[in-house]
Amino acid sequence: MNKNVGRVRLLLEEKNLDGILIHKPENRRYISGFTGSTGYVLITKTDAKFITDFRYTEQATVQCDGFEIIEISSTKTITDVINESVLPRLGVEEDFMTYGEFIKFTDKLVETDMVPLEGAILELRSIKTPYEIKNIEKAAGIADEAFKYMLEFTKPGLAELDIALELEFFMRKKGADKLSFETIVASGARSSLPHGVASNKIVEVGDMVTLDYGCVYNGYCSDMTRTIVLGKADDKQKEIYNVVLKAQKTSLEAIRPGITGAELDAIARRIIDDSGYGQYFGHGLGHGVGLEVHELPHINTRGDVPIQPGMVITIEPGVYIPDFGGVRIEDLVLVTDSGYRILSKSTKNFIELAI
Ligand SMILES: [Mn+2]
Repeated sequence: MNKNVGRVRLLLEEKNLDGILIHKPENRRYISGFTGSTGYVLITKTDAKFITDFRYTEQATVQCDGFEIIEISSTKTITDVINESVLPRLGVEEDFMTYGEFIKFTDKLVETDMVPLEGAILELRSIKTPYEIKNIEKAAGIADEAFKYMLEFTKPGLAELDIALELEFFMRKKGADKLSFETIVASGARSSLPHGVASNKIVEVGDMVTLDYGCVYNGYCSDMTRTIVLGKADDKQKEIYNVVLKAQKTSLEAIRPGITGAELDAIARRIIDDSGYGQYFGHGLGHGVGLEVHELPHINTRGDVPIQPGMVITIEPGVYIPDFGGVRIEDLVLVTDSGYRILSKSTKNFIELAI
């Protein structure tokens, strides 16, 4: 079980708060270990409370070891619990709380002012604990096994959806909780769609096929992309692949503590620009990965935070040419004290699948 109460408690001091109320599912799980769908975590200087309703009290008692479990109902609500605790300044998730909750809290809280946490929990989550890294590595390992299998499975005549379904079934049989996002299988001209979720399209000889997928293991996500060709590649397909691979490897090799996401993005972008394909790389270079498949840090032009050991990020440049096709190559990477370690180990050699 992964609990980060101590890390969160430091924020009380830092932000001059009396309590922190969390209910975004990934933040709640990060702090308490709770995997259910409803509940609040309330952290104060002295207490760690898990507040939920009848459906989840038993589960919370098992999962939220070290927490006081409080059951709420129609007669004892979350605002009653907060009022009992007397918390003049309460940190809340302003980017997750609904307007309805805001109105209710404003109306019912007696001596409590709500203070926006401004993404503080998301920032904490961007640096992974060894427990988290182990789980992400496991998710990445399942995805690697799946890639090998998909190279055997994929053949002309299958629909993209057949490929996506087989991929999901394989990963779940290997122990994945679920997919980390809807699998992208984009073939032929559709491969120019950066987020082309699998469709009814039949994959054909000569198609480039982009597989972008990941699974969740013990709550933690993986994310990887490979592009292959069915049969022999033509010269333009090879050229684009090599440009993207060079951008991917060069930006990857620049990873070290202190460099920013924007600097990494610029390294990849310059290579693609110099090759003449700059206009076809319209998205950011990468993103953080953890309990969510897209989380901090930003690895794009907005990424002004120096990256730190323990962050897990993707590096995924791409070139997408309308009516022709596209290539994206994505690795999942752990930032280490001395540089980086790649967690997605599938080959990046250009694969011309024998058919
Ligand atoms: Mn990604």
